[in-house]
Amino acid sequence: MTSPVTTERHDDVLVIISNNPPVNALGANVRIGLDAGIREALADESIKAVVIRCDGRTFFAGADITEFTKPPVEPGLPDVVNTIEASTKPVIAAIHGTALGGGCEVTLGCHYRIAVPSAKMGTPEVKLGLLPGAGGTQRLPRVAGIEAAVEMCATGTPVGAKKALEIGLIDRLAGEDSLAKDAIAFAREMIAKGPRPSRNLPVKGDVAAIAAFAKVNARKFRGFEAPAANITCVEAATRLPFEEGLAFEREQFFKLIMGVQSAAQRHIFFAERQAQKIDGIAPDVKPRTINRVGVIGAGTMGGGISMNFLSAGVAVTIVEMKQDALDKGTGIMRKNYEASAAKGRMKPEQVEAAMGLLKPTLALEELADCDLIIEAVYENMDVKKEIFGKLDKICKPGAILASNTSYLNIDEIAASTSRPQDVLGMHFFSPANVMKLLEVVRGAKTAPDALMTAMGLAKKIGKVAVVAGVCHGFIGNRMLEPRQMEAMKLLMEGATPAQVDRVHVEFGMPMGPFQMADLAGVDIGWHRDPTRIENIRDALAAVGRWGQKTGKGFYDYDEKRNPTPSVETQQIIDDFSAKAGLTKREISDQEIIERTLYTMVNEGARILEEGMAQRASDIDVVWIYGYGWPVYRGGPMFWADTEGNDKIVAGLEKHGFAIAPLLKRLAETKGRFNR
Ligand code: 3H9
Repeated sequence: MTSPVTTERHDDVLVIISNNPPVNALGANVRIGLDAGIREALADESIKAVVIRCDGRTFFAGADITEFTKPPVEPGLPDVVNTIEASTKPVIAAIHGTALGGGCEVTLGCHYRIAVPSAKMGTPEVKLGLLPGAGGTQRLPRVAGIEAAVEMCATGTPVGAKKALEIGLIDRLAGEDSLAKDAIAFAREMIAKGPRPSRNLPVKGDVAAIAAFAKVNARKFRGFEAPAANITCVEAATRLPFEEGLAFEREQFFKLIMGVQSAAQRHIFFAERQAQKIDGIAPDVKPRTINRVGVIGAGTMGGGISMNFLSAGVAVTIVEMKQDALDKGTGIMRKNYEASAAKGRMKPEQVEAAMGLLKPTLALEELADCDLIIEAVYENMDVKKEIFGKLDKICKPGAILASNTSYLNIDEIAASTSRPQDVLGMHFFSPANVMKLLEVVRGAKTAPDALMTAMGLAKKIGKVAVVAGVCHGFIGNRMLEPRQMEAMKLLMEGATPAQVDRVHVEFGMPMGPFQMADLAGVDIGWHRDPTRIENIRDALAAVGRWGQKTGKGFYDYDEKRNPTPSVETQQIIDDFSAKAGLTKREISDQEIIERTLYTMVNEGARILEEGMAQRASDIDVVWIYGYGWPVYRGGPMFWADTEGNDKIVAGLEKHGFAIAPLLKRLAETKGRFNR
């Protein structure tokens, strides 16, 4: 097998070059090649310095994550980094693209670092439930200082080259297009200075920064194991001799890599990328060109959807029925952008550039030049059909007609046009300019290139898109339904809103079902007839308990929106319970899990079986990015696999639920949704 690593001699400098597409992951062959390259340099007396660089789009983006579940192959990355550091000839890392994880650790093994201005360096292992396991937690505090080290390791956020220069993580900036040449020149300069092993440097900075950082971020890290392990390792660097620190880091790394959380987070890393792949699309299918997007409806949803495109530099025509609604909608969009600018997330000129791409109008006919039109009006099939019928007459041939419906039948909507092949669903999640998830709904007649275009566009606007089939609520909302239903029944049987919510929050959700209802509005979907009271929600809505916006819902709220259990709500629940002839009983936390979360898995199994999701990992992606399912539990289907599907089935059967055949099969064969 040819090595992905080659060497090039430039008089007295040996350049070691890795070319391992797509991201130069440090797989076994690369590690063997790096090790051999250093040995070659040491064995040759005429070589005085070494440069390590990569071909292709990036410097090493880290260890090869696919190797983590395979038997180890020598030399391991920590050994390779040690070998580089031990070189008696100066070794220079020449960085472009992203030096991440093990890639960043390779640069720390090198004695000097030079990078192009666009390069980024980081230790994102924490996002995979890990820590830098090749000496990163011990070398970073010595090279870049404690403060930067703890921040980089525990958050995984990379730093740009300019910042890296400021904190001493790199020594010099190269020209954007002259890295190879500049690195060799830099290497020659460093010959006189000789090697500068990171392990010999004193740890820089104030140890107190570690505790301060941990305190400020405690909430953000709730439930996660890896951030604390990263923090502990950086702290160890401040008190242990280097070798002992390395041993401590190794021990912590192995603990994490054997754990469920890291397996879950690595699963999501690949799941997110897998979700972009569409089954049954021929390799020669090409996406359509999208220069202008039309959005119908300038309400919260339409405005949020439009902002995604404007921010990505795509022109948008937004249509409303009345001038005041149009002005209000576009005004809110501007205000949102200005708020981002005030927080330093955008420059004022970027606000103007985005708003400059927006064309507000009252005339549907103005959508004639749009390549994609997204309808975001309220959920009513007749209204949607009427709009799509009109679009069919107005829009140019080949334009994609999308609906942002959360529940309705895309095939029925498509049938109101003469071009069902151009119709699909693009279900954004609220707030649409913030939430990462997009369900792209594939109708029975949706053309492959239309689907591919929507998926590609999603990536362009920074969304994680998942293909869903046509069914009530698609993937996410369909699974939400049994959860919400059971949560309500649990109240009638004796649980309180606070108990159900606590169980969900302790599980790792950002909030429980009743906190969510209060935030979204208890009146959503209410028929607005105070005399018609069919369930607890109707009763709450009828007495003005609409949630946070009216200061009361399932909970009472103070002026700072702090919730407290409500006597009135409890009375309403008790009345309903009595009317239904139920005797209240003690409900265990485990029962809440079984009835609200196991039921979701059951529905997920049905969705898979019916082909409404392409794969189990797509369902996991939907729940992580659309509903805040804790990433360290890997999404509902991955979680079911780790719980054991036999346990899930037993839990469901206890409460008399019908079991989805796929779930039953997996339970019987000890199988998994995710392989
Ligand atoms: C580590 O380093 C541990 C060490 O500390 C300790 C060791 C002892 N391995 O994201 P993209 C694949 S842990 C294997 O679409 P982009 C990816 O799956 C690692 N494969 O590109 C995809 O495959 P496919 C720490 C990897 O341009 C393809 O490459 N490092 C790896 O949007 C393209 O990826 C990280 O966590 C990998 N390390 O973004 C960095 N990385 O085409 C992880 C990518 O089959 N990587 N692939 O779907 C990234 O963040 C992004 O890939 C990157 C490029 C920013 C580099």
